[in-house]
Amino acid sequence: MTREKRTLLLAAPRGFCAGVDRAIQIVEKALVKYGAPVYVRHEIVHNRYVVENLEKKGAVFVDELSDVPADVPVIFSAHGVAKSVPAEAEAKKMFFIDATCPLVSKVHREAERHKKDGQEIILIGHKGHPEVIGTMGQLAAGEISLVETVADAENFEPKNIDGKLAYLTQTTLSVDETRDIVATLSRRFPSIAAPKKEDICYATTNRQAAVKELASQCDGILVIGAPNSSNSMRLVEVAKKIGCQHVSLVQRATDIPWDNLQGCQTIGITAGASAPETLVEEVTDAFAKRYDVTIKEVVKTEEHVTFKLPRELENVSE
Ligand code: 2E4
Ligand code: SF4
Repeated sequence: MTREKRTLLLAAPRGFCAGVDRAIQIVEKALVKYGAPVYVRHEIVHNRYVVENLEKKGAVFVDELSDVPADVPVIFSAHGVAKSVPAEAEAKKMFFIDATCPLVSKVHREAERHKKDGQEIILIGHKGHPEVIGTMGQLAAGEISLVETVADAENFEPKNIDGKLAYLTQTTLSVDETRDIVATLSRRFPSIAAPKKEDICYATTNRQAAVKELASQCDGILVIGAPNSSNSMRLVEVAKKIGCQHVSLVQRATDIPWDNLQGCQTIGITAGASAPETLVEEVTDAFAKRYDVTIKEVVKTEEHVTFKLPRELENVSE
């Protein structure tokens, strides 16, 4: 029996970024150096498969420091934490390692610098996301105002009408939507200070550019990632905006919406920054079981970014 043909186009870059790779390595190496259990505050990255694999190796994921027993190491997730978190850990004499992505830490330092320079700060981001909680928590409550939409930017009222203003952003926002929000703020406050180098990180920018390139060539797009993963959800939105007919977020192959993809000959596949390549393979294997597949990679950019590990884990081999 001849099988129907399907073409799978894999976006490049896709999947793990340097910050995620570093954060997972921190947990793995901490398990080797200190032994299980190692506690992790919040999902180290927003991916169940990654979290469950680390749990099998002895990591324990908790929501708050108060859930961590005495005398075990605790790691802070890649998304960053408010200043109150390391402060609480120090007060309790806990041993902690910070797996915050260096590009999130950079935004934290910008917040402090603006405060020192007497600038009123706007953070463009999504309310309730751990990175936003962490960035806003670099300064005292009420110091940073959150702007989520163009409408928020239109309605924002500075506390001090003659004061200096600056904005920061979450690292995983939609490049296009953020441009519109920034344009609104700049129109209303022409002297607003922008980040020296944009806060939306290289990995977010590159994955959105790559999925745009795919979307114009595909009838359907699958984004591998979790619903609580900001950068993955932005990939879904970007693909939909380009006008791709069927765009779905799938956590694993079991989520593939076969019925919706029935009429799609060319299917694009990408993965959020927290989704491992194993899950991309799981998805392409599931297609290969049903169809006669041709797989091609569509390379938009190459990435060569790596981040150093914290000093205490540098020489630990897994
Ligand atoms: C830290 C910063 O922020 P998001 O929800 O996209 O996190 P996720 O864990 O999905 O991706 C890794 C990450 C971590 C991205 N930016
Ligand atoms: Fe860091 Fe960007 Fe990856 Fe987030 S998506 S962990 S900011 S490199």
